[in-house]
Amino acid sequence: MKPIALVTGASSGIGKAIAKQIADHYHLIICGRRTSRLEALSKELNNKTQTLIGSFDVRDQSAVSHFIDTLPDEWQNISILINNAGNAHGMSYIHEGDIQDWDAMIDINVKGLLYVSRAVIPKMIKKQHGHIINLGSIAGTDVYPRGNVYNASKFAVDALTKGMRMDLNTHGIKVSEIKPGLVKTEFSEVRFKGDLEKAKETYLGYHPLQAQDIAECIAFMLSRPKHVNIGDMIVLPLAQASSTLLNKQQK
Ligand code: 8X3
Repeated sequence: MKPIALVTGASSGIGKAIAKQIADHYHLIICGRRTSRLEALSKELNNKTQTLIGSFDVRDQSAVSHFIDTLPDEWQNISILINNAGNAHGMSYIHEGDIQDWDAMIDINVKGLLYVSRAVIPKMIKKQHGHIINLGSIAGTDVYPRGNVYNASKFAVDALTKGMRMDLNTHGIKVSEIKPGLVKTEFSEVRFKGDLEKAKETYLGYHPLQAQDIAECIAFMLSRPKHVNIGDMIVLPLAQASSTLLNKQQK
């Protein structure tokens, strides 16, 4: 029997790439809001592994806890939690920020991560075994202009990762964080609210990371021997030196 991994935000982008990357080694609980996309992914993985679809919004605490508390017996034993769900909404100066965007980023990136973790971690404690990987960002170590609330949400992920590692230290549970830089996914379409030109511009003039690049790093984290915990990993495209320094004339 393969161990069970739960991936949030699995319907697209990095989450979907993670599910595909680790499917040979884990049974997968793939979670997200867009059920039809999760169904398509489940079909795609059909010949590799068993999947269970978790159709909920991480912002909805009662939906999160209901889904995890009522998992079928054979899916209860979660070994791996990949807290991937998260997004940027808008990119405005602090005095012009949209309150709904702020709420969305804090509710999904911070509170959603907490809700899922709160429901899953007791199962790991029971077994004294598990591995949690939180998706942070370079935006969680380096603030940039008009990043404000998104930056704050990813700084929070960084703090929560460190806090989790301390609180779970005596329970045999690994806690890791990966901090990607610019990855070409639907991230910018969401950030710029469907403005495809702006989204496209974000990734022009250099070779951005692909979701697969991050998925491969996560697979590496997961495949280390029992005594090795990769606490933190910053992964940038070659053209990006920091949150604020990007070579858009990359040869
Ligand atoms: C995404 C990376 O640099 O767009 O978290 O904030 S960045």
